[in-house]
Amino acid sequence: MIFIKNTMTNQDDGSDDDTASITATKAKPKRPPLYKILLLNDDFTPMEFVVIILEKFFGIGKTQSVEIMLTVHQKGVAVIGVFAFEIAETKVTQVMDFSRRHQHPLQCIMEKE
Ligand code: TYC
Repeated sequence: MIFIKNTMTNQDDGSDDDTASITATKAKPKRPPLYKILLLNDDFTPMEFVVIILEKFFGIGKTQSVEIMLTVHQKGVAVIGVFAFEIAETKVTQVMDFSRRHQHPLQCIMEKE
């Protein structure tokens, strides 16, 4: 006989014939954490290059890419998207590699939300 323990009282029925007990636990599904991707300003990366990055790696249209680039230029930093860890990591690597290959010092980082 298997007696299912009542987890509210943690008591069994006191009989001696129990050979096993199972504590029922509620599965608590957790949402995976999200990560912000931030673009940092610098004095050297051309504005047009930043716009190309936003279009190419984030699928953002020209008008909004120009707006985001100008926000970073004026404020120093802007969030350009929020993604699951692996997607954020891939995009940051793509942006950093592309910028290095073109010899620009552009910095792109990710932060847990
Ligand atoms: N500040 C740069 C310039 O004047 C432009 C720039 C914008 C650089 C955004 C980086 O993330 C950046 N050429």
